[in-house]
Amino acid sequence: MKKSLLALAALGAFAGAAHAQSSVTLYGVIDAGVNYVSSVHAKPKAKGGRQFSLTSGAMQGSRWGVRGTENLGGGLKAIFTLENGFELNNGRLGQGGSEFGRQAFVGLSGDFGTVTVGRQYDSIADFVGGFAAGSQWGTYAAHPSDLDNFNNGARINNSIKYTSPNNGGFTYSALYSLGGVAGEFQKNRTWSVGAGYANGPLAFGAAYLNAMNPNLSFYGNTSADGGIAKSFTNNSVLHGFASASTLEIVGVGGAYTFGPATVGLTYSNVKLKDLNDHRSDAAGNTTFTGSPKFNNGEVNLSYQLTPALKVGTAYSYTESNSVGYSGSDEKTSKAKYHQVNLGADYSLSKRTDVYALGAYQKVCGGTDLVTAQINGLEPSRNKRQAVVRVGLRHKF
Ligand SMILES: *[C@@H]1O[C@H](CO)[C@@H](O)[C@H](O)[C@H]1NC(C)=O
Ligand SMILES: *[C@@H]1O[C@H](CO)[C@@H](O)[C@H](O)[C@H]1NC(C)=O
Ligand SMILES: *[C@@H]1O[C@H](CO)[C@@H](O)[C@H](O)[C@H]1NC(C)=O
Ligand SMILES: *[C@@H]1O[C@H](CO)[C@@H](O)[C@H](O)[C@H]1NC(C)=O
Ligand SMILES: *[C@@H]1O[C@H](CO)[C@@H](O)[C@H](O)[C@H]1NC(C)=O
Ligand SMILES: *[C@@H]1O[C@H](CO)[C@@H](O)[C@H](O)[C@H]1NC(C)=O
Ligand SMILES: CC(=O)N[C@H]1CO[C@H](CO)[C@@H](O)[C@@H]1O
Repeated sequence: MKKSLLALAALGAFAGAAHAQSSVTLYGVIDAGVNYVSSVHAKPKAKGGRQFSLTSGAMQGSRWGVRGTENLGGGLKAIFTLENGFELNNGRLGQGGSEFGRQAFVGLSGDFGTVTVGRQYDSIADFVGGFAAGSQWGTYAAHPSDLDNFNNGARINNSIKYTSPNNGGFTYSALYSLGGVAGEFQKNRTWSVGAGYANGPLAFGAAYLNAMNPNLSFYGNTSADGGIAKSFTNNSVLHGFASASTLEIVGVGGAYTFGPATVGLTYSNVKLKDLNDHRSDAAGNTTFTGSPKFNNGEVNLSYQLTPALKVGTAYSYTESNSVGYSGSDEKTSKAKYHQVNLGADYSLSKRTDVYALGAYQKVCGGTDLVTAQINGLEPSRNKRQAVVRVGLRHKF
């Protein structure tokens, strides 16, 4: 009796001490570099459409954030993350101007797993995106227009997420977004589920996402996010698909590490269902109907040459089915995208590195309006586009 009372007292004292254990961490990434792009639509034809520019955040989006935990005792913790995205060159907010546009969530974590609420990444980003070249080499290595969200381009507002504990390398999670419209439960609703396994040299994952009214719920109503709504010269890949009633993404991926080399493989299938967009303008009548689908496959290889130098390459292939597009030049817009990425990353210290990136994309098929467009860049004048970038990244 005395013993257990003592034990209880000790436990109480421990719990009290644990209560005090809380931490808040400030962190961030600053990424700046110089780009050469072979062809962009907006540039004069006379100069071949070439562009030199200074841009922020290609390898990793520039950001700062605070992350905290508070030990509540009994294995229970309160956690939060607030993460801001910004453009280094002009100080502007990223993600369409939201203060914490990258991530903002609070939750509880314990033996049962983790439950968080806020603006968060979906299951595709959590379980599959990490196997694609974009996770290592950034936005230009992502699939065309990041259509499968492997590069985390879209975040989910108003979402509740459950993530299971890690059980022998296996984890799963589910996310549900309420859409944020009172009394309109279905509109803007987004949900996703995913699972993954990582143990030793082998890792793999699979996930599914379903978003209603994706133009608003997934791509967002901002000039930066709403690009799919505008024109072929804003988004050559997804233009015309804003009227889709539902977006569905299936993604699977895996990686295997042997010695200094890692090989990754990913596959995605993206469907934008039931387009219903009829326009009439000076150029004539244009109609987008049907349910466009995209299949994408990627293989990537990275190699740690020396402790400070990592190099990598990746190839991705994307194929769209024939989209019910009819306009002044009536053709189907069935297109195939081939893309090759190269990267080299040299660490000057644990926190600072210099890097070089290259990407080349070629589009076969599609109407004349469907031009090449490496993710994160403006569309090309034609069916080819190349980018070369040299950059500096600092993490804190
Ligand atoms: C959907 O989301 C957008 C952007 O977040 C919002 O403006 C809109 O009111 C929401 N509701 C509906 C019904 O579209
Ligand atoms: C999320 O909410 C922000 C702030 O209201 C809004 O600008 C953005 O468009 C929303 N994003 C999506 C995908 O709904
Ligand atoms: C989208 O944004 C525009 C301009 O900011 C605004 O006029 C419009 O009402 C918004 N639409 C929705 C559905 O939120
Ligand atoms: C979209 O394209 C139009 C020209 O078609 C251009 O004026 C505008 O700046 C572009 N917007 C963005 C966000 O790129
Ligand atoms: C998609 O969203 C954009 C930006 O809010 C809006 O201008 C456009 O009308 C929407 N398109 C459709 C087809 O809903
Ligand atoms: C567009 O369609 C309308 C009927 O829907 C028709 O009256 C008009 O002539 C068409 N315009 C062109 C340029 O084809
Ligand atoms: C070259 C390249 O991007 N390699 C990536 C392939 O995928 C793995 C993850 O599975 C990354 O770690 C590599 O960087």
